[in-house]
Amino acid sequence: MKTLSLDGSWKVRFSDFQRGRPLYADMDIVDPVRYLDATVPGEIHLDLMNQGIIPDVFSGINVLAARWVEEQIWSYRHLFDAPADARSGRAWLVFDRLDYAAKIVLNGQPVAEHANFFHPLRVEITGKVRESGNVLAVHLDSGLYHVSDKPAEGWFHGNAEDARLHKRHWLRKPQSQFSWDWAPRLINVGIQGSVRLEYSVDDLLIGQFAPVASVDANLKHARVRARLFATNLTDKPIEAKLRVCIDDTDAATVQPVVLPPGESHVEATVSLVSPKLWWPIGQGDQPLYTVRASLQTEATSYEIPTRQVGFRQVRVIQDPHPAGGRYFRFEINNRPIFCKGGNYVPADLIISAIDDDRTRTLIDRAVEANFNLLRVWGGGLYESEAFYDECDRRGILVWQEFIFACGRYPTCDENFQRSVITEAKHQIRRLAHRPSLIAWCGNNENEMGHWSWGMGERGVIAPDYAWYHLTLPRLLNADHPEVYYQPSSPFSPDHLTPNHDLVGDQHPWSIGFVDMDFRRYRDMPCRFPNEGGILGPTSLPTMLRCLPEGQQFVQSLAWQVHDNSVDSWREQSTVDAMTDFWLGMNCREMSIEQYVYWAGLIQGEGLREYIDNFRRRAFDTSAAVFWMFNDAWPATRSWTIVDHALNRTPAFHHVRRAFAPVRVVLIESVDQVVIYGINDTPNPLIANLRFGLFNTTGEYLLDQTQIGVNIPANASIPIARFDRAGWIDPTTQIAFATLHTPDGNPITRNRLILPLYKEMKWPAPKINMSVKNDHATFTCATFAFNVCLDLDGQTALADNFFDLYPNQPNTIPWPQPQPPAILYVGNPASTGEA
Ligand code: BMA
Repeated sequence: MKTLSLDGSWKVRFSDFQRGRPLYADMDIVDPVRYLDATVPGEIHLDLMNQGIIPDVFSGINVLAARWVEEQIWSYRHLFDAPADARSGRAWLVFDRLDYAAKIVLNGQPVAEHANFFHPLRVEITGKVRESGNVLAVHLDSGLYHVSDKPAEGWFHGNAEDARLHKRHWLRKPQSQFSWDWAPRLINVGIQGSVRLEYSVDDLLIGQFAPVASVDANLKHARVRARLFATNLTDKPIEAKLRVCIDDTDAATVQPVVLPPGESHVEATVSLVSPKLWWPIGQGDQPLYTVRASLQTEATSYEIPTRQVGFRQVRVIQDPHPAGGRYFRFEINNRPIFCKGGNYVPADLIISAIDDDRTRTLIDRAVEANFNLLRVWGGGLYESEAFYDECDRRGILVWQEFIFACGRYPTCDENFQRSVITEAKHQIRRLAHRPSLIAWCGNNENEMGHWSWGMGERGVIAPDYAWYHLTLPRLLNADHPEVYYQPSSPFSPDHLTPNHDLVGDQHPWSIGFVDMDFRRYRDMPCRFPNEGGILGPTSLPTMLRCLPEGQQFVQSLAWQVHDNSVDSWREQSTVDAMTDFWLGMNCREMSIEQYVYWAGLIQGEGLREYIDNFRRRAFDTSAAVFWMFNDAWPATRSWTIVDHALNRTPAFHHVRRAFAPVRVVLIESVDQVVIYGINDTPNPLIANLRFGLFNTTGEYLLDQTQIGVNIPANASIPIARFDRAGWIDPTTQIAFATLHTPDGNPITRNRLILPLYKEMKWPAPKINMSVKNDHATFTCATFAFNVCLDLDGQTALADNFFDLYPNQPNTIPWPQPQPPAILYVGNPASTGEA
């Protein structure tokens, strides 16, 4: 197969059907004056911004003014000359990603239509290309016209009035572009993937290569079942030999195969003894093996692009739990894995703006925050190759959803169903070799009986029930039967409600929207919490990008456009009220910088409670996955720990510490304080534990040390307890625990504060700081709460938003040339500013 790339500079013209009519019966002549420049692959908003025609849609309220873009037809044009071989043999046009409804016209002749962002288009154009001056026209509609005559009524629950306009449920593109609580409507339009001319004189057209690696229960015998999809372009069967081998091993085979006319697949299996096992990060290495294949016919030898696989066994244990319900626990290579992570959404509202560097940086941040899992949420994307490459390489597990979220979908419509079946097959085959992929999930929150989306009354089968419960599992069974499938998230088998705390996976949202008292996380017993979170500010530079001059205050118009929509759920914003509820401070009286600190502190403490609670319950609970990791646009308030600019938000460090491989968590029972030691590493830990009670003014009321505390590998166990009776005044007294290595190096620490922060009696802290040998040491004679060194989040600091326990020094690596500056301390009595 030979290819001619058609990427690069194209021309594009707008039309609203009155002006600039799209000329579907295209003529060859292009009037350059009437066209703008466009980049392929690319997106129209990006082109318009780059040419200064529309302002930065991510700043101020510009996104609203850019809505006209999604209401036009965009007619792309490209001229190309075709090599002689493309004229003598067969030829195809291949579009990797068209966004969205496309009419494709070559030299005045319509050649194809397409309407699915999630799978490529191949159009045969044999005999239709000429030597020079071929005119390729692609007319694109963002999708709005395409579905304007489709019904909108009845597909969404509640007040989803905006769906009447965009009807996103009919459109196979990222659903969050149609406005979500954390991002505004910005419907992409453009040729968002590569375009090429492919041509050959061969009898076969090679399609997807999908090797699946597996290893048996004793982890000794591995195999790769390699499947190659191909089209026999002749009308007779073709005999061939499929060779498959794994580089640097003796696993190799040659399989005689026959390809009948039309589309089919061939396969061969190779075996390997004692493979090096692939582990999630923190549990072992991530060895990847290269699978190589070729197909030899009498006439031709086809070299197939290689794929990397990893050998690991994944099981999901859902045995009955003695205390009720069922476990929901991933075991990898027979070892239970506690899943720590967040929800991944598209890294930009404009998909073409996401380059591989941005994706890799995001995975870096996930690793920095001690994640081992990302849930790729069902309202976004099947992610890029770079995303899965990086997850495979670094050991980040992936829970991948099919792109259906928060609504009903017209899966009974024949055309819709045909389109989503093609999409699902394409994506299943595309990702089948990935060791990081441990689960496919049917959708986000669409299970029948779900509290929000009204899929049907209890016990009434909604039409798309069959799609998630029959069709998708059958498609997986055909192409990737080894992978675990969860019909929805959340989903609780055997229960009418899909979000049962003790069965399946959960979205524990009783806290986070209206109820902001995240102390209630402490009693939550979920088996596999998969999303739930607390709103907070993004980094200071990102906040300022949202808010042009004159609008840099809480609830300015630009603020509201960039705010999470939970803010509007009630006339009295619960999100605004959070600073008052926790701190007794009015956010409307704060500067943007003060808001970033104070509200960031609250979000960080909330996410810490979520993680601490679920981790200490391992393995009655087997995950702490929160909502959400990253942002798609600059938000003033969001759920995230990494914002659109990839800056760490204030909550980042709370999460990073809470996810550290070794952690202590304190809880209160009726008469005791119990200290849990959590060790996620594969090795037992011997450490020294100091614990007790101190007064915020510095005095230790109880101060005990246990030498040689043993925390077994991969476990959470109570390691100490003390009598609750001595804890007389929680407004001045805090319970604490610190773990040190036997030679005295600090490992981790934590504390338990019982009242709301505004109810505490805080002393004004006097913090001493010294910098020596690239380390900074902080000490304070009293308790200092959430010491802040940075609000920008651009640099990977060893620590930030940390506490100082009375007279317990905190030393952190500080390789920066400037000594640290303490920007804020969270003891409100001290007025905040240090
Ligand atoms: C859940 C998610 C998202 C949403 C989040 C926060 O429903 O699945 O749809 O963004 O809550 O509101």
